[in-house]
Amino acid sequence: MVAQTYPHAVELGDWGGYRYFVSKEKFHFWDAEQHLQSIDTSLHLLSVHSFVENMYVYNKVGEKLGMSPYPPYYWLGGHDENQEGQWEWIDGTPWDYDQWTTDTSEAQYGPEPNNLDNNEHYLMVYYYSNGGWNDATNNPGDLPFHYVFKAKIITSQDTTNNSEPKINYLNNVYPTLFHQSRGWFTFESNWEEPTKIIISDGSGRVVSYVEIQDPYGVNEISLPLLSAGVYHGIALSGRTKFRFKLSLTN
Ligand code: 2F8
Ligand code: CA
Repeated sequence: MVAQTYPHAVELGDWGGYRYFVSKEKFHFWDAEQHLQSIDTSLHLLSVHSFVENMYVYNKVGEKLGMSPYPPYYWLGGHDENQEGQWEWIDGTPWDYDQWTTDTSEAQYGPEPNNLDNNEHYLMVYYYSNGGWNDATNNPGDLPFHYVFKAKIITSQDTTNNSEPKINYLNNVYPTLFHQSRGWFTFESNWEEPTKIIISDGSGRVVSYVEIQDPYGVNEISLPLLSAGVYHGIALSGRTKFRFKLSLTN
């Protein structure tokens, strides 16, 4: 199991090879997408493609966030902003499933999507108590909502020592990165000074930062949930610098 999390979000659980999350904070629709993108550009507001997936998320959000003081209204990544009635997912997946609330006894102005005042272009859930969807407004004065997203579960992570072995050898420094899996890697050195470990993604953005007070011997370091790809790490211990590479696959 991946022992990883996004600190800004509450974990909902794993389904279909993905880990689902709901944001702790609330946002307007496009601010929600922007917020998520600022954390990880591979992530988008959730698209939903089946009844089972929709009800899984709906039930989990209710369970995790509760009903007080309001039901846990949340955005999915659907909108018909570009053309009225043409719903699309921000993540680019096909619009192959919907679960609009069509029960007119539930929806006073139903069935959904009703595009009230020609101003409802954004998909939200929990307006109805059956997991059914509602199109809502996204005006500046509206209440903000939580948002849901998913991240592919990483099932294997390989570490490769690819740098400066001679320098490390001459200095009698032996940082070794062992093979590790699922959010952890093991780091071994004979360094006695506090060590900083910095891991960056391909665009140079820092995705993990740890400070180890006693690096001598074996240290286990946890990683945040990362998308597949190659990451670059630097271990800094006093004046010693060691570079390494993490190659993560889904
Ligand atoms: O009765 C359904 C209707 O209820 C509200 O409007 C009165 C919702 N408005 C918002 O959530 C902003 C409508 O979207 C919903 O269709
Ligand atoms: Ca509506």
